[in-house]
Amino acid sequence: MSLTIQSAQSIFSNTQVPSLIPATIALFDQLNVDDQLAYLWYAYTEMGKTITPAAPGAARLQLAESLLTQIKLMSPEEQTKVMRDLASRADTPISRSYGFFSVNTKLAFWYELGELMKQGVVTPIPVGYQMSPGVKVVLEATQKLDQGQQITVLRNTVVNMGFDTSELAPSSYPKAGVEEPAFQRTTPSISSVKIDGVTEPAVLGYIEAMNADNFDAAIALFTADGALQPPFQKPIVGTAAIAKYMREEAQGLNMMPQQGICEVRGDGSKQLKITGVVQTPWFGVTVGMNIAWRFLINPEGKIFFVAIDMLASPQELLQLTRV
Ligand code: 45D
Repeated sequence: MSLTIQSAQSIFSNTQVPSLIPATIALFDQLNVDDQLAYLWYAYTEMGKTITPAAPGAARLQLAESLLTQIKLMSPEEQTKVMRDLASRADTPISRSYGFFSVNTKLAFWYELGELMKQGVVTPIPVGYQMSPGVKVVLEATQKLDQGQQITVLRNTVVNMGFDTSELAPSSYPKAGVEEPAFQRTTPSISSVKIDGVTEPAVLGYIEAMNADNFDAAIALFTADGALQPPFQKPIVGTAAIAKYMREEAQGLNMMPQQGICEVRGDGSKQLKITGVVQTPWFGVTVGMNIAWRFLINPEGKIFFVAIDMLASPQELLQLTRV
């Protein structure tokens, strides 16, 4: 019997608990554009009292520089219009360029705008803005999340901004084929991996390779038709697509799996669920995200499928009951 991605997606499905992250983003999506911008400003400055992202490196900022320079030279009204266009995904030249940015370049762009707002060079909130009650509702929902969930909400709202370029031919700006700049690791990568209850070589090898940003080694552990499903996303299928994704979005992560279970299936394949903590290079050791990996390993020991899920609460780190 051959494995299918659809059936792989449902392994350990009984341990899935609805996450507050999409619920919070759904509330955010209902706000009007000015309220969305105000929400992000308040949420980000409030969060900044306890955690702040690391400054993006010069190479990453350079990818966003042309847009940032244009915005700096604008009047406050024009700056507000650019931000409204981004938040409403309008089809404008700036919103299109932004739409072609990688996730980390989008974050770097907003990081720098945030700095410029603090310096008073860019206007944070539209002149004469009046907050609607909905903003308070979303801010209160955000306060109930843990820090890992809060930064995921911010990340996902930023990723969704800009004109949707997925149906367009690749842009010439930023230059096609430009390498994603590397994240500098501030702590030595974790090299020897031990997971309570798990000895599966493909899984241990995966974590070890990812912690060293050795994506070629990680990819070599997958079947050619294998898939990786990031949190709240559809599976990314095939080793070429997974490799591209990893180079863009999985750099500099610290993966600290803690415990797991492994079940052998009738056809000799294995399903594993592992829980643990992941740190993003944006926040380093200050924010831990509680996550689960659900692996389906084929009878030859290759990864056919891995899903990464954000856990709803730390209690779920211990929810490893058998199906
Ligand atoms: O609009 O095994 C202002 C995979 C004002 C790979 C602002 C993974 C207005 C495989 C405040 C300026 C990657 C899937 C905006 C594992 C305004 C694998 C700015 C998982 C927008 C484990 C806002 C990895 C700003 C995970 C600057 C789970 C916001 C990684 C900045 C998760 C927000 C990483 C930042 C996360 C958020 C990173 C920097 C959640 C970063 C979040």
